[in-house]
Amino acid sequence: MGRMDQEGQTMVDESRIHEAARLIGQSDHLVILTGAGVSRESGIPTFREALDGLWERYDPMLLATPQAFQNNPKLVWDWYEYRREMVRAVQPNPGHAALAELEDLLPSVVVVTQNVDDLHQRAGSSDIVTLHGSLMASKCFFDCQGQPTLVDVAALLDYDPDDGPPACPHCGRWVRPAVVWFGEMLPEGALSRAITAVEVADVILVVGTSGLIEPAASLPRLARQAGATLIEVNPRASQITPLVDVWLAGPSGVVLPQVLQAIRAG
Ligand code: BV8
Repeated sequence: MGRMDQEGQTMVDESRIHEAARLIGQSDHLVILTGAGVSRESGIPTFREALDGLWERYDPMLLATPQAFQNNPKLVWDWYEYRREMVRAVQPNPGHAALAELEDLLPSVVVVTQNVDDLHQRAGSSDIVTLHGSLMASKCFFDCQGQPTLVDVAALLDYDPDDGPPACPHCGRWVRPAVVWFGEMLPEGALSRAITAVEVADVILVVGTSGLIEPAASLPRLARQAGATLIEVNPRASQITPLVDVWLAGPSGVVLPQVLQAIRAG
């Protein structure tokens, strides 16, 4: 068990930090797989917490579906507007920054994220595969001009935010968030890019995911089968923990800067 820091956080043993730094520091192809936990220290509640966090009235699993949107477009649209405002109001945390800085130290770094916020982008990571789309983008519900038919809502002059989802400027039907809902296929290009990346990777760094959502949760297994070394950063055990070589059981905003510092110290 690690020492406790002044906030009472369990500190991760130095030996594990240095073991992770050694493995990551010598990687030829690092893939970083992130989930909602990497944004937690920016102030964005995770899905697990959402059930009793800021979204206590809404179960993300029930609202993040095409059926929920068709049943109540304004409720779902307003929930996403609420989440967009939350993301706009926060900043990337030291965990996002450390992941971006790894690109200066290693030959190849790819971030494969389940998150729909734009915090990895704002932190400066340059090679990002977004498996579940983007909270900050909107599209025609029917992709009437082709997949995806993106719509710049800010440019819709006659749009009143109190009216729920805007009308598509092309076909007049609903505009929706450009995210992947439960029951929807992931964007073909993103999933195949992620699979290729984990098959080539020699080290996978899994940060802040419960490992419950498919097909993202299968990527660490795929990497393991291909012979990669797995490292996890998560204060709690996840579905991925049994697979990993090194588990850093602490918050990513604290642990990742420690790993980065250990790599720099070489
Ligand atoms: C698909 C965008 C093919 C939307 C998201 C039955 C019917 C239909 C589908 C299914 C079914 N059974 C299974 C499925 C597949 C389904 C699925 O996985 N369901 C689950 C419930 C089992 N998947 C799909 O539907 C996918 N599509 O499979 O298509 C298909 C089609 C039809 C039928 C069958 C198959 C689409 C999945 C994408 C859904 N969209 N997001 C939105 O955001 O509104 S997923 C959403 O939830 C997030 O994007 C995120 O990816 C996910 C939550 O997972 P995590 O990121 O892991 O977050 P979580 O809160 O769970 O965990 C946080 C972790 O952080 C914890 O471990 C915690 O300990 C840790 N943590 C906390 N603090 C910190 C920390 N870590 C580090 N530092 C800290 N400080």
